Amino acid sequence: MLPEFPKIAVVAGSEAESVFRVVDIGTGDVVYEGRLSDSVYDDASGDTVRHADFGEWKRPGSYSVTVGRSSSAPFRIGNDVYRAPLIQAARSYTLARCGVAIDDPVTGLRHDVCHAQDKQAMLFFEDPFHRQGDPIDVSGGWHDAGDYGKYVPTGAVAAAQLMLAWEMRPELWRSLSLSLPAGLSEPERRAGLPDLLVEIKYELDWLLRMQRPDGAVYLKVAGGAWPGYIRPEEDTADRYVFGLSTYGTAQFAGAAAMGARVYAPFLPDYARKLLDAAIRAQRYLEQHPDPEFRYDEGQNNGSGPYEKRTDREERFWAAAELLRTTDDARYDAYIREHFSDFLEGKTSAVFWGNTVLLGQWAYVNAERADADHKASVRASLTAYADELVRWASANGYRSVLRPTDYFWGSAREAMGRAQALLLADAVAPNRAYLETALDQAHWLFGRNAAGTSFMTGIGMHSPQKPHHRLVASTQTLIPGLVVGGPNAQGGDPIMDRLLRESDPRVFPAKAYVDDWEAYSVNEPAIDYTAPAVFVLTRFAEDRGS
Ligand code: 9MR
Ligand code: ZN
Repeated sequence: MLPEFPKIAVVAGSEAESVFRVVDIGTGDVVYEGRLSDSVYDDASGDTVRHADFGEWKRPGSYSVTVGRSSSAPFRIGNDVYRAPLIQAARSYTLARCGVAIDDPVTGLRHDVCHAQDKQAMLFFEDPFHRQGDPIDVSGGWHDAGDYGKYVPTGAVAAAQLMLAWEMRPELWRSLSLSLPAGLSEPERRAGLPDLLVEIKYELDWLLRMQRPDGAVYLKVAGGAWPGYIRPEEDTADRYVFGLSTYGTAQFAGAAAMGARVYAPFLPDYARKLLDAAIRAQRYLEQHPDPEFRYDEGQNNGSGPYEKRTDREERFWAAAELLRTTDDARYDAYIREHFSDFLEGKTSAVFWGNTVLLGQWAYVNAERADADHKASVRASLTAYADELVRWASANGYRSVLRPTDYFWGSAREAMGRAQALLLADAVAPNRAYLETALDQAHWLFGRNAAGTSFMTGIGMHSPQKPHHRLVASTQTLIPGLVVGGPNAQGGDPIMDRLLRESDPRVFPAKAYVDDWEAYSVNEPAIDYTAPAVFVLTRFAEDRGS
């Protein structure tokens, strides 16, 4: 916990006791004693909980909270408590790299070059540029999740959220080493690129390969059937380039336009290449104003669908990011003509299926954007943040998730909402936004009704059996991966059965199991970890304000 922030333990049950104690783990001394709050019923978990508030206690050290004979997980108070999880989460991307051999001194992860066949992946359909089966080089990039597929929407959105983390605290990221394994990134590191940007570039390079000469962007790369729990280098089946979408093309444009700004001081030629790619994607979008989502029979047999047949949220982001990067007022006029609703309307957390907030953030930070519209975007960010603060205050675990928000990827949603709170705080500083964002990190790391951390390697209880082919096949539990989290809607055989057969019913906030096969709750993904990286970036090496 951070010394200068609230410290609240959540106590479920044990009505008999009214006092809690904070115990120094080293000495066994009781360093703080307080009264538990009144009970509140938490409708997402069915738990009756009380709070142990020891915010006054600020001295760095290792502690646990005790109530009667029961004792909490041990925890630390210190300014640097989020540094290690942040580094682990960031370097989980390095370990997700496709197309290279990995020999990681930190985790011991080792595998040979994987998916070399992606240099000649076959287009699954025919288009004006390629015949069906033509080879396309779509090597590199990150494996998306527990599968070995590579998807433009999650790739672009995850890369963008990591770039946001960079832009939020570049000085922090310049000082953090990711201990990148030798041999992976020498040229870039010699060029003075900070480790986080080295890592993001690996994904941007792949995204560039997914773009067609006319600016449109293919959807994904994967095999024709799901691979078993095999090592990545054993997954030698043919790989295909599937689908094409305007929503993904717009996300590509957004991420590339952002990259053009982020990389300009370090690699100007590369930045120009990204900008050119973003502008070509944007041109395609302007010439194709209706949503396109190409689907061919069989394209989802071995990979996630990531189907989205609307694209306005993504088009808005692309134009806003281009406005911010180029200062070309033409994009402002374009946004005001086509997307003025997003300059006024409500916002929501970023995820692969909605990037309005990325667009709004780019717009308020664009020098050439219209001042009145910026003010209204600022107002929608703070209105959303105010709503999130209310939801968290009404929840026993101070979670921003309401009972209906426990769907596939709830942990990503929680982190995305925390990210939204921090962006709101950046445009209109508000202590409640900051504290509620930090509450979500506590939730992620175990202060939740399921009683477990949803990030591998962090916390007393954390996922040991993530649905992850790389982890399972190498038997290396990669730390820093955010799993899907509680999901009351199911979507895999394990969870479906649990939800169907449990009596009494499983409450949404507890709809989670740590099981290899429970992929609707226990699969990590690059777009789940990315908003957590952003949130931890804000709180790593806290300066006490
Ligand atoms: O994160 C995705 C979630 O939003 C969807 O509801 C779900 C069902 O389509 O898919 C999730 O993404 C998975 C993808 O389909 C396949 N690779 C693993 C992804 C994480 O579980
Ligand atoms: Zn691979």
